[in-house]
Amino acid sequence: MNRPSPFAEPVYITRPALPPLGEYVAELAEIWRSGWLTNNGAKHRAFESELAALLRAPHLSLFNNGTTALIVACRALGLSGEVITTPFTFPATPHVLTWSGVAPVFADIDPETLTLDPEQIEPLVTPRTTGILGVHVYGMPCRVSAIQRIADRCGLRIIYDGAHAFGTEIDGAPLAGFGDATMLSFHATKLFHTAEGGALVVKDAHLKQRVDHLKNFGIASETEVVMPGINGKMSELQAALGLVNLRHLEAERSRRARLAAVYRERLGEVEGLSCLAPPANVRNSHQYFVLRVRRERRPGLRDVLYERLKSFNIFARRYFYPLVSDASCYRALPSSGSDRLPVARRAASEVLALPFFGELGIDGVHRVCDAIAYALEE
Ligand code: T4K
Repeated sequence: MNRPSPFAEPVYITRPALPPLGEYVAELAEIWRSGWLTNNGAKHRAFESELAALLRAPHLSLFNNGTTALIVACRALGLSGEVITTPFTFPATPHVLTWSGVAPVFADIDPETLTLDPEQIEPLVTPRTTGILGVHVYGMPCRVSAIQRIADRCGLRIIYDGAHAFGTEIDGAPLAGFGDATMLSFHATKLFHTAEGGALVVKDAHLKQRVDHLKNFGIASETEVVMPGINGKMSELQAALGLVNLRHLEAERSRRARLAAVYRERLGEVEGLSCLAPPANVRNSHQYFVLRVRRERRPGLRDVLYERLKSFNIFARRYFYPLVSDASCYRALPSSGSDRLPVARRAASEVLALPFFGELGIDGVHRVCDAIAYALEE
């Protein structure tokens, strides 16, 4: 085939979906008039209740980002000692444990879903274990029922990092309803965003009260500080962006669904490639479109492809390579040893997240696929 022409401008893995500026300006005008910029203002209250209704998560608290939400979850649930987690994730996941004075213990992942493998969890439980921190990676749900059974048997708490799982459902049930707490990230690179931001969904009103105290310095009233909290508050500017972006969410989700279908059609049948997708009973978050470049075709092919795509001005990402368990701050942990975590190591060497955002358009997807086809032929 002839060499496809490169994109004129760099194409990144994502480009934040932005609403018509006028809609946001109208929200800002109200904030300007009110003189209220943060600390549970009108936009915050409106956004929190709209989101809670949309996600069918009545006990939802907004945060300045997803990482703070996870740190507060660890504190609210009283995690200590050791927590079992996945190495196939963004560094924030084990970092929140470390910041909470809890030792991460890495368990291997399931070869299909790339989420924590329940079979690998129980052998790692010790008298010091207090919880499990699973990640619904790429919006692929963890095996929530199996993990719940282990937690019940061993008396552990469960936190889910749902940074990629906005609006994901299993058999019509909201994913954020499983476990003791679920974090959502509204970072600029997410399907739904507030530039920076996040939320924590918990089981009941009592726990939400605790979370709300913890994210606001532990302040219960003008004269009462009831616990040592931190500052995890979302501002009015972020909440207003969230309110506007909610109006455009379904349109972006549909655009991404169409792009995913084209990617699958073009790449799904290519020898040695597979496209990751959640099972049929799961509502796809359409956060990422991830290709798996199988080692059987040729070891190291994923990295060759990743580099070659750059010559077409395409900047794919190897989420999540290298494994965070191999980072200098974690590699000495017994659970990180080079003879451990074989499934995660393999996945980390095979995954490639492709450009995936509505504005890319179907033509853009075809051009990315042409570049992939050309690079593989080379
Ligand atoms: N848990 C998991 C599993 C996560 O994936 C994350 C975050 C967290 C926890 C923590 O949640 P937060 O505290 O962030 O709410 C990005 C994001 O910064 C990070 O939020 C996200 N995961 C992670 C998977 O991706 P980087 O270091 O890859 O970002 P960066 O700056 O390289 O951006 C990626 C591409 O996006 C760029 O090449 C261009 C494009 N981009 C980026 C930004 C920021 C834009 O077009 N516009 C932008 O404003 O981490």
